[in-house]
Amino acid sequence: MIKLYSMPSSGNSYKVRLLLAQLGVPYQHIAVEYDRNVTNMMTNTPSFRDKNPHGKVPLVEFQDGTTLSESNAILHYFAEGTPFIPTSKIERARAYQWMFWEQNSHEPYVAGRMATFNYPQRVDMDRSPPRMAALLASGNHALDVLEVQLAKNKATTPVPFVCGENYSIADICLYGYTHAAGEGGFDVSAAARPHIASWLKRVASQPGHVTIDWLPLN
Ligand SMILES: N[C@@H](CCC(=O)N[C@@H](CS)C(=O)NCC(=O)O)C(=O)O
Repeated sequence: MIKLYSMPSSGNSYKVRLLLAQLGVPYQHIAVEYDRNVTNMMTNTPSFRDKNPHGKVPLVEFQDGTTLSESNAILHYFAEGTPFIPTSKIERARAYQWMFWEQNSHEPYVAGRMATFNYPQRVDMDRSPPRMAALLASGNHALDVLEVQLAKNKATTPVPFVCGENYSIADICLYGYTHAAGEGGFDVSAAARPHIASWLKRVASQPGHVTIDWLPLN
């Protein structure tokens, strides 16, 4: 059986758990969570580093021992040949576009600020006022970009998703941290960002949706 090393509290790991749940793919879940002594993490052990030299989860280990890391690459792998990835070349490239953007311009700020509140044991994190303000400004900018994209799509389709009218891995990818952005001090309420707020509800009502705290029974 496939093994998934994932962090229950992490949006990057949640993306993969969400897609696998929606696809009905069985797997063994191996939880890797920040504990009080973050230097003791499984991700720092030689056997884990052998599987992923970057020392991060999510990580998939296939039955033959090969591994795949990076949440968005994992989404692409499992989505191939399913309705979760667009079939036309341009639409598929747009899914890549939004998923690269998520890692470059959204996750570092939105997830980065959430992490400063959610992991007090991470004493290595810079929580100085200038950095917190910079994370807030850049995260708000990213959320504004997403709001504009969803508003633009609304002009062409009544129930817009990130890449147009179809729910795809680009939505799963961006949902990972956006749905909980409030934990980082960002406002994704209907009053502040109405297109994001209605998209979040739409994503959460997709068949087979699971919440971040859902884990498979091993
Ligand atoms: N770009 C990577 C980021 C992975 C990442 O930062 N994972 C964090 C949790 S969100 C992690 O493994 N932290 C444990 C550690 O650094 O030891 C992805 O999308 O998978």
